[in-house]
Amino acid sequence: VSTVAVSASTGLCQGRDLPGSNPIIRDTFLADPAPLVVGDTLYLYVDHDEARDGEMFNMREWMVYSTTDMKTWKAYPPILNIADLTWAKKDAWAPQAVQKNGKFYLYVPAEHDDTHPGKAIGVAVSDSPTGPFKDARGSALITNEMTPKGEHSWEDIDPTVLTDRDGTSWIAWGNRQCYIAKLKPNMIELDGPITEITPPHYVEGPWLHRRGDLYYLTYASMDPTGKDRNEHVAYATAPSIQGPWTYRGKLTGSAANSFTIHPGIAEFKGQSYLFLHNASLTIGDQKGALGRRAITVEHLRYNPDGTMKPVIQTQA
Ligand code: FUB
Repeated sequence: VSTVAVSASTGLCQGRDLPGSNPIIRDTFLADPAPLVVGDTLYLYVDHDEARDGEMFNMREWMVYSTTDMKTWKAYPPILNIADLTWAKKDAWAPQAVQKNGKFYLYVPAEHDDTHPGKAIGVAVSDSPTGPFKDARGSALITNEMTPKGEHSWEDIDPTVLTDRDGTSWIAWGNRQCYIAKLKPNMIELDGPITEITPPHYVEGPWLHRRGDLYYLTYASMDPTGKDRNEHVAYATAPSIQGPWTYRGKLTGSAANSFTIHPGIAEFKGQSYLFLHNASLTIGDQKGALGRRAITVEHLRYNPDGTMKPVIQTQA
């Protein structure tokens, strides 16, 4: 029998009936979880945090883990490295993989070389969800000068891709601004203009999903008063992928000690899950930090009107 604890003071819903405990993978620092369900397996795409003391981030490769029971996680060799992208210099940041055309497409942000300074988003392809992935274009899909505002050099990060029921795939992304564009059926070119859909208090880490006829844009957000500098997760909903988006408020509390937080949502074997990261893991003498994060997972529950019940990120 599963039990759900609801805090009287916050009304937040705690996922204590989960089979495993957080963080879910304890031998490697990982961040920015992006789940993908294929048949009876959930694949979790992540980036690999390797920051040494004094470094903010040190991320060179993307990894995948899989589970069939949400308890045990299988590791694989790294699926893509910065060195595999001829146009990229560094910063293997938040990925997402999707399945289409009988293939798997991995969308990744990275620091572009000096021909297009700033962060950019590329796409790699594989016949298998566990890779290895190969750069699908030999060039970035989205570069800093393509986005309308281009206010800072790390604007073009955190890709999320949703294939709608009519088969059209959309990519959204961005830091401080959230952009969206249609993808061509080949999944490796944009199809039409880039438009801005930035919801209130948006910071980064968008995740697009659809449930019934409602579209969700879930993202890392920050307290507009500036009192809390840690990110939390908030979301907006819309009746169409093209909006209008309605802000629905906070989904989680603020990241305890990782400053960043990053949502990834999946429906798996009849349950909905919200993947996040925090800095609660210690490995040997390496304590969790902004650049040494760990993946957590909680149940995600919906109200009858489609809004999502607030979630507490549980520990251990
Ligand atoms: O992991 C590097 C960056 O930190 C990601 O791109 C953001 O979403 C934040 O998690």
